[in-house]
Amino acid sequence: MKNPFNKFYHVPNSKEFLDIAFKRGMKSSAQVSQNAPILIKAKKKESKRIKVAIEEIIDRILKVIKMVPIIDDLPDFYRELASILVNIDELKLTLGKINGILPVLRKIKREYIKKLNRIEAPKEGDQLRRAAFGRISSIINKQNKNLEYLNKIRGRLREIPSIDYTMPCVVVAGYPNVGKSSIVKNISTNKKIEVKEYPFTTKKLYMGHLEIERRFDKIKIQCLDTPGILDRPMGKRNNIELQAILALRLISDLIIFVFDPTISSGYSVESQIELYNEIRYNFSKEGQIEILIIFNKMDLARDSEIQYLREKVNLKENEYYLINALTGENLDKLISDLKERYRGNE
Ligand SMILES: Nc1nc2c(ncn2[C@@H]2O[C@H](COP(=O)(O)OP(=O)(O)OP(=O)(O)O)[C@@H](O)[C@H]2O)c(=O)[nH]1
Ligand SMILES: [Mg+2]
Repeated sequence: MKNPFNKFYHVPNSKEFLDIAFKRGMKSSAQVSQNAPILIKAKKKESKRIKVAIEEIIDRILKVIKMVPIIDDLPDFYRELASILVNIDELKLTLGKINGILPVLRKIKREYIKKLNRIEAPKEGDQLRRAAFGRISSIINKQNKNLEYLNKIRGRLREIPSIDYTMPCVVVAGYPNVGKSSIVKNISTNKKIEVKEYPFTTKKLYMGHLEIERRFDKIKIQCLDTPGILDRPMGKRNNIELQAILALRLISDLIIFVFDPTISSGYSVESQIELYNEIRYNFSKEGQIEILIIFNKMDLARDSEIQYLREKVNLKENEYYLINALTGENLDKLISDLKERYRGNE
């Protein structure tokens, strides 16, 4: 399913709203016969201007409201991720407030068209239209904060990756700075993934794809890069870590857990093992979801470090991949195992 927020386009601020609406209003021309008295012409002209301006604003506001999907109706993953990224109550409240000005605008339209019908001199028409535009401006300007808020959160929501629920999804997880992004970048088509020498480089979920050629078709395995997670109580985890937890909980078909056996990530092996155990107990769905284990940074790791980790996690020789994510050394084995796993019954 495509990210449900991908149609959440730019939200104009109050000035943009008003500029467009008033411009449209002023450009509109009422259908009046050339020979009609000036007073009638003025009435019709100004009524039309007000009508067009207000309807333009109402239309655009409705469009903004419709761009935002109904959060409660979304699949669990998108709904929960949205609620990590933004305050959903605030979002609903904001949409409600913006929606609330629609009846007010409709009332102004009726009110001023009625007043225009009763004018006795053409210049009163001009004054009434100015007064109506003034009221509209003050109503829309009061919404500027809300419009800007929508535009701000839109950026975060649009960055949610699209998940294809019909294709397998491999979630790559582990401590910060252990090389998760380097691995996903190396094995997938997503070359935009950022790799840096400091922890918490990855602050949100990034999807990469690994293409598998089968006899008659091609399939794409989804490979999700996640932010690093620290070994600490769930309640203490921040919104960056919680995105990784959410992916493990809701969309993983297979987990790749990445260890850094060296001290170069800045985190102890013991903490990494604690996290591994937590993930194993909580997210492997009683063994239904397998965990592949990677020992990364083989170029830096000493034999003693590798042996230590192996013993602590209780792994046999063929139960982990010892790789170098930067050069791709030994990654071909992981890739071919993944392909094997998903090639299935062709
Ligand atoms: N020497 C060596 N460095 C590596 C290897 N894999 C990753 N690195 C380095 O380790 C650092 C962290 O790599 P990332 O791929 O950003 O690690 P990450 O786990 O995604 O980190 P966060 O996004 O912060 O959680 C970078 O400086 C990488 O260049 C490796 O196999 N060998
Ligand atoms: Mg990363």
